[in-house]
Amino acid sequence: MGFKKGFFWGGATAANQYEGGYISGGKGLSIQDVITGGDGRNGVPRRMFLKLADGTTTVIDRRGTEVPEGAVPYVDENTYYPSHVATDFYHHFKEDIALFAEMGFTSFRMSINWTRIFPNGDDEQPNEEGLQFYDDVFDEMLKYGIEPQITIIHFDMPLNLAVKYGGWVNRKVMDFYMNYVETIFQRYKNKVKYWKTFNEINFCRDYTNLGITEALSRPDKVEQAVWHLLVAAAKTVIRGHEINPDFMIGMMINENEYYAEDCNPEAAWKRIIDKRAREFYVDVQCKGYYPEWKLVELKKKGIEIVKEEGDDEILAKGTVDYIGFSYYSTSVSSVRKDAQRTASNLESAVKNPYLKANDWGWQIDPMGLRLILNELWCRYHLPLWIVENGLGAIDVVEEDGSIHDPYRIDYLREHIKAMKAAVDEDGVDLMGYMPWGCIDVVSAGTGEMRKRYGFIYVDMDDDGNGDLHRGRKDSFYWYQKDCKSNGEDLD
Ligand code: BGP
Repeated sequence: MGFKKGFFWGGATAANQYEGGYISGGKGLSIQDVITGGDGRNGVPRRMFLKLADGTTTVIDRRGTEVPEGAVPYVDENTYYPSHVATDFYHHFKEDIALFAEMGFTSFRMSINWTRIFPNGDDEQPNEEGLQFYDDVFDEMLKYGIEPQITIIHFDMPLNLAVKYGGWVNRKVMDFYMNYVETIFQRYKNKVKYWKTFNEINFCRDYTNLGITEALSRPDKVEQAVWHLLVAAAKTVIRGHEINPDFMIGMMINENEYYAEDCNPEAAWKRIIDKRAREFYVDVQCKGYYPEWKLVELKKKGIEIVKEEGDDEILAKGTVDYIGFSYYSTSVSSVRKDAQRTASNLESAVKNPYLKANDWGWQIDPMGLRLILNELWCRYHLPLWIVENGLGAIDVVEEDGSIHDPYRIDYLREHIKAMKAAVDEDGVDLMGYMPWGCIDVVSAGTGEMRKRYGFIYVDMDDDGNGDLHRGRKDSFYWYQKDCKSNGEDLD
């Protein structure tokens, strides 16, 4: 059997981690442009410089500390910001797309930078230069028969919308977002068929993604903003289908299997609770309503969502065409307070003694992918698309420029085998596989460059040094065989 004809093989990236050109071509500042790099393995966090309401300035840990009310993030002249150049897709897109074609990609996932289209988010007119840039990019992909797969928002929002309007807690931001969506749908309706709304929507609960201050101390603000995101996602699906009925519009979640630590019934229950943090978003976007447990939770916390008339109907009508998800590692549901923890994707996990981990502590678990595929398929019966997966690792460039990365090949081979089993033996409907950072990009979690996922190497280090030249790693040739044999040749 194997993968179906037309199965998409490709790779995934995001504008804020790949594109660069942060103020080129009329682009405005995104929140990502005011976040510094960090050092994940040595615990140095990514930071933000802030001007406070009383006129003083401060620097905060992007994730551990909340942005206080009235604070304005700014670019510190003496500090390096990885999104500003990133790995410079902006100036290298033709070369990069040619390399993707050489590997045999049939699809490529990228995001549009909202601030390249609307530099301040609330502009009356879009920025033509920004629109033209993506036209050129999509034309280049289509030239090689590569199907664009577009994430509308990937951990991104215009800084101005956070500072001036308070971010997604303010309903006006939804209107600005819909204006952006309308603009890109109309412009690219004949070039792009596959869309996704919010990247890893389950992680969109902080200042970076929602633009809301006091995100840690004000769960009511967060829940209101999340409501706006979910209504906006549903409106996107509805409007997209009106503009072009052929559009396939999906959601995007970070998936992470949880194992009950043992047969203690309390651990089994803890697993249900742990899984809800993700299931909530999939339920709403696939079924069209908030699950009962969530309504109970909000009530208990005394949080009342402010809705507008018609919102519930929008949620019910705007359910998605497919489920896109990222998958990197798994965790354990434990009721022990002293359970040993390790790092994971934008959160921490409980250690699993059966699994090995990468240099950043993320546990490697191909079987977890088969479990997730089965769970999602059986629960929702919607086509699935793995839109991120991969191994972040340190690569060594040999004197002759070659890069030997058997660790990456092993990781990908085992995960492809697991998804093959899910398709062949379990009957899961899978649309495609898009390994993360198919070309080296900045790490989202740590802001590092040395945490690399790519088949294609980019000469750039953690401090912004490098000439940005591209190189083929061993995994490039391995993945090329995989793409061209539709997943049959995995040697
Ligand atoms: C996901 C994000 C990506 C990506 C990936 C790897 O959470 O959607 O943007 O970066 O994880 O994470 P990291 O870059 O932290 O290694």
